[in-house]
Amino acid sequence: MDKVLIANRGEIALRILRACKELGIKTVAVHSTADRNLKHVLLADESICIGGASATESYLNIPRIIAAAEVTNAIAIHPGYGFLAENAEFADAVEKSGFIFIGPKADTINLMGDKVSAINAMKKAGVPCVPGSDGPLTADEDRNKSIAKRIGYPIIVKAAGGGGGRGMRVVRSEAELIKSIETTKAEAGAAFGNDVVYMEKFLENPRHVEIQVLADGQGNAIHLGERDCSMQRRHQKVVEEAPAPGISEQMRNKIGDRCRKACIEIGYRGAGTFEFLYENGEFYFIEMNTRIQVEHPVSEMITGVDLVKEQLRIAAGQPLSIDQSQIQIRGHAIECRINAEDPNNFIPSPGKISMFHSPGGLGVRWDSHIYAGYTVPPYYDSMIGKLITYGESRDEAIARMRHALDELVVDGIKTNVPLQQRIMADENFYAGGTNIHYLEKKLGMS
Ligand code: MV4
Repeated sequence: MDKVLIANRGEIALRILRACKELGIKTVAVHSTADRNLKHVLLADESICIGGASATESYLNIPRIIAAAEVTNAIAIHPGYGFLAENAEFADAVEKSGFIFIGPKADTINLMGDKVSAINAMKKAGVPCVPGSDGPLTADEDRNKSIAKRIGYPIIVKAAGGGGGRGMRVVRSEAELIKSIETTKAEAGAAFGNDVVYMEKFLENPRHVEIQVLADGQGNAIHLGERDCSMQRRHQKVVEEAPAPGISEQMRNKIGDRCRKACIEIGYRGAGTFEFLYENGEFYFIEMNTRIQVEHPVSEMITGVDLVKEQLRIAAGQPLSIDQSQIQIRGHAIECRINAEDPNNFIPSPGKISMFHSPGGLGVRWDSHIYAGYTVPPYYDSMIGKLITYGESRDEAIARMRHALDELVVDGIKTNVPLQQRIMADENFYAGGTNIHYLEKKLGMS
């Protein structure tokens, strides 16, 4: 695989470029008219402008991206995260045009994109799921009432085409059930063009714990332990860490092995994440992500595995370079997402960075494309970097994060660094194991 086209922007495009350089792979950067000065564009072997500033015209423009791969003779396309990363039509178009899609097969993306089929596949493969309707709800009101009664209130109605927090409704009593199903169904049809809905037991105070996997599509799969991503606001993760506080090695190996085996059973290929809700010592599968995730560095830090390099090797048809017995979890890693936003009201704060100093030192990693003089455009996600610290212990990782946040200087725009400093000083975060509602409660939102 001698040339890879990077179909993304920002820090993940730079992360992919770095992995390609290490493997001696040539790189093609594609960018919008607003992104000519992105760091990875300046460092890539070749670059092509594929369209206007809005994502629809550029990073979501399938024909333009494929045309760019054609004119540059790229072999493979890395989609990163967001944009087209979990778009089965894109994966299909890439392969039908004769390129390698760095990710799973389009059929796998479709399987996981439909939450009902994803849950069915996982249940069959022995992955523990939330007690639920085991399939779509029908128009039979008595049937729906009896399913809810069996599960026990509160229940949650979710759209099969949803995910990531879109298209769901909590129902606390039978009196609201029928109307809630109807409303969720109508909203789902309008939002996703798919009005299939299903039902699950609603877990009141879970943590969000996810398992990272790698599979080669040749019968080999490994897990790289878990990440705790419970510190979130409006379904946007703010802090992630690995391992998850309070998860024993025995629990990790048990759930990790289920995920590993499920990958083999469904013929999974590439990097993937099994999302679980974790409550009262039990894991409940909710969704699978078929992409490299923003928070992948914390898993890299505690395992020493370069996940993006593994993605590239797998796409080149090589079997996994490591087996499960070679994976050792060591130490602790924390990631703080750094966003160009007002730390008090979360309003995006694009603009020119007048001064920049990156933090450093042992156990400090700064994954970011920004530099002094760079202008953060207003058209895309406001994340401008990820600060990751590693320590032999969680305490050491937190101490390093506190000092690294103090060292980081991004002037000219507002950032959420003050919010991250508050979180790193929070006694409940320090104790570990806060649930998915903690940050919004701390911020006085609910
Ligand atoms: C749930 C749940 C409680 N019980 N499912 C939200 C995002 C989507 N991935 C699934 N989500 C949830 N599903 C059951 N059965 C609570 C949430 C949820 C949530 C999950 C993970 C991270 C943050 C969250 C914030 C609010 C609700």
